[in-house]
Amino acid sequence: MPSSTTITTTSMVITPTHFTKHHQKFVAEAEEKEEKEEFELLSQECKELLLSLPKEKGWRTPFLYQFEGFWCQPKEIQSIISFQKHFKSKESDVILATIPKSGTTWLKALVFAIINRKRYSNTQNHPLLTSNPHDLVPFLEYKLYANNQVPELSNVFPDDHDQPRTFATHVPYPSLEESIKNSENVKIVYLCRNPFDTFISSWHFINKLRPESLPGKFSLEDAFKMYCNGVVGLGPFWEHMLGYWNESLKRPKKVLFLKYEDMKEDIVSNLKELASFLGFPFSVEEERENVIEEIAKLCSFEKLKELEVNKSGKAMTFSKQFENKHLFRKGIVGDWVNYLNPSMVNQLSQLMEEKFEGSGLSFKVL
Ligand code: PAP
Repeated sequence: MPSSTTITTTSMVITPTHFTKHHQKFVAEAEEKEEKEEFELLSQECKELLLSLPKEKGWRTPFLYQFEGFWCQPKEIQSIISFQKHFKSKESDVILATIPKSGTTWLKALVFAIINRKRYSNTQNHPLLTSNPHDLVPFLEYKLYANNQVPELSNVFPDDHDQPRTFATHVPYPSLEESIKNSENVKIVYLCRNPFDTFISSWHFINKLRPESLPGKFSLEDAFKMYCNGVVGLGPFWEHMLGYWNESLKRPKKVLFLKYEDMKEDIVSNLKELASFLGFPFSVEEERENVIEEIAKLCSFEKLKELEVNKSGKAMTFSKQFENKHLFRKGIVGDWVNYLNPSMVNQLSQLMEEKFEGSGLSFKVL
């Protein structure tokens, strides 16, 4: 609104200052109401903990809280605590880790297809054709340990004697449950995506999911500032990435670090590496029969996006319904060029240079 604009109503004249104050009050009240509703669902232990944590304005919840060094939604903190307390790994477990919007859905589909390829060699009735990848590889914090529940894992994985249990998580490396980190055999696959695209993907996603009770579209500029300050779900993004990156350098047999852009460029080599790492290498015969290419095709963005389950299906995250179609937007490298101005590009490039300096971690961004 131009600064000279005034709005006249029958009872009073509203100046821009009035408007801003009214708007701020409205926003504050809406946020407070939303936060209260969030709080009511939490355990007493978690409520008390939250009171002691630093908090910042959130993306899809009124606030994010800094828990063990990372910015989390209140419900995430509750489930991370439950996961840390109750989960015990088995030596054959596989954990798929990502920061949100890095290609989690894709990684889940690929790993499920690799591990189960003997069982579902007939692509006509493959579970990926009728189930969203998130229903085949459950999240530890959004599904299994969500809402303060402790799952009976033998019911979730009835075939775990001859199949690895495969879990997914956005939890940063230091906050993983101890037996996962301590075991030499539990395998972790981390999929990383360049921060430019991860940011744009997150911003789109949040604007689709932001509750209507939180007023206003979440502007690109506000989101960008928060992202660069590290205040984004499970961020700072550089800490999340470096946690897994450094561990993959120290223990390459335990942590495989993949990049979204490399997979887009050469899916076959990446699938070979992934399958060998998981202990399910492709045989020469399978390679000859194009099994790798078939898996790549089945899990491709183009294929998954057009499936009915991913167009109109719904899933539950915590206790809210979620439309699968929001997981499939463009699925390309470099879409950020359509959104970020030169000054933003400079700022994020410099931040990445500073944070990743000396680590050996770098990104292709186009
Ligand atoms: P999550 O962390 O909430 O589970 P995640 O799957 O990591 O989401 O991220 C979604 C992104 O992966 C979307 O990127 P975009 O916004 O830039 O388009 C989505 O399009 C992309 N994506 C989903 N499935 C695939 C796939 N099979 N291949 C490549 N990219 C994919």
